[in-house]
Amino acid sequence: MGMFCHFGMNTFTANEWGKGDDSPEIFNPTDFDARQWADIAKKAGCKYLMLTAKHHDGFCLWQTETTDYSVKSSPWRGGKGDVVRECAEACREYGIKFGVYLSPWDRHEPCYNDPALYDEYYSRQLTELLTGYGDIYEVWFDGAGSEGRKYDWHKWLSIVHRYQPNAMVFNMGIPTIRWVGNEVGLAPYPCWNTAEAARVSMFTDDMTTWLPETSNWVPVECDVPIRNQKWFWHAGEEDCIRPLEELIRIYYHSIGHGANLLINLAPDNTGKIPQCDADRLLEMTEKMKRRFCCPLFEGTGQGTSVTWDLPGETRFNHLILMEDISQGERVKGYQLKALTHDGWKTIIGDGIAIGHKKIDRFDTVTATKLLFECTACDAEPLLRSVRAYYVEDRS
Ligand code: FUL
Repeated sequence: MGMFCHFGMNTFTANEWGKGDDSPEIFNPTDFDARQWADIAKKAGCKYLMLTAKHHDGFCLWQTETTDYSVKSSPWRGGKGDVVRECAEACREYGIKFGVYLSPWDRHEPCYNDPALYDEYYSRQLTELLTGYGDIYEVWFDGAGSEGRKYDWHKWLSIVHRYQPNAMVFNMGIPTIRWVGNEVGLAPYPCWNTAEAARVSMFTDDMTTWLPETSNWVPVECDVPIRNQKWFWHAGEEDCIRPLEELIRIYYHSIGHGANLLINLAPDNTGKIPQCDADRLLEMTEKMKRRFCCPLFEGTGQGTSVTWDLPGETRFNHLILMEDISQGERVKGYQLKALTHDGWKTIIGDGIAIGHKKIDRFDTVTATKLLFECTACDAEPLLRSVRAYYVEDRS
């Protein structure tokens, strides 16, 4: 799980997509505190934080040499502030990874209409971000607004590979991680780790054209804003914060289907994440931590048919299965059975993928043994972990 932070010019206007003509004068958070963002991410158990270093309006949150349309021209910290730097430092301090979103679509930059010039312009921005701020864990290439546009992905990816060879690359060029294809946080099932293409953006059904060097191992990331359809903070929209039950549903349908969940909490115009958004996220993550902290049974397994002895009569209604994906995603079909007083009972009859993680929920059973039967696979199943839980409150 990671935390997305959409912050920028739109935080100070009513826009989700600024046109690139808002004055830098209005960018002036009064109490900017990236450590507060990192602290929330850490408490929620997020392993990484992604920042919109530049959104579609072209306004840059770092001290770039490429344009004046940046924090340098704003009154914030006398034009000396650098959101990217403070964020990178806060993440380091809190022990979480840091990633950057750099919108290819740029509604401010005049050279955007000249593809060769813009490819070069964007290359310089990417180079600044990937050389000036320490380790970058993920580079987020958003397809929105770029439908049909051709960029020099070879050039851009060579920059990523040169300066941040370990960075995850989101959805474009030579991606290592792909978009789920929606912004509601729900991954389909099965959600295979391998794919040859993914959807480009919300505004087209076109699929990405990845460069031939792309590996077909491209796991899914589910990005979703905690405020329904709002990536940026806007005053008076607290009622858009998704209810706890919806966040739990998202958890089961993203993480529970083996995907990464990247949940957006937008800092407000003071430069802090509103307490109500943070509280809702922590309500969800605390609940899931309590739910899955203490398995009643934990095992591993290898082979197409594996039986485990449970610790006596065990009452459970959740199983979390994990494959050893360092050896690939091998299982293509499975069943789970439990030995009850009445004999073997099928608790999952139609399992398909497991991959990194599959959370299965079913009616409570009391059993002394658990049986995994693989019904289809590419190679011998390697189960890195099998854990059983009883969850009282299943809402
Ligand atoms: C979309 C953008 O248009 C939204 O503003 C947001 O940045 C989201 C993560 O991606 O495609």
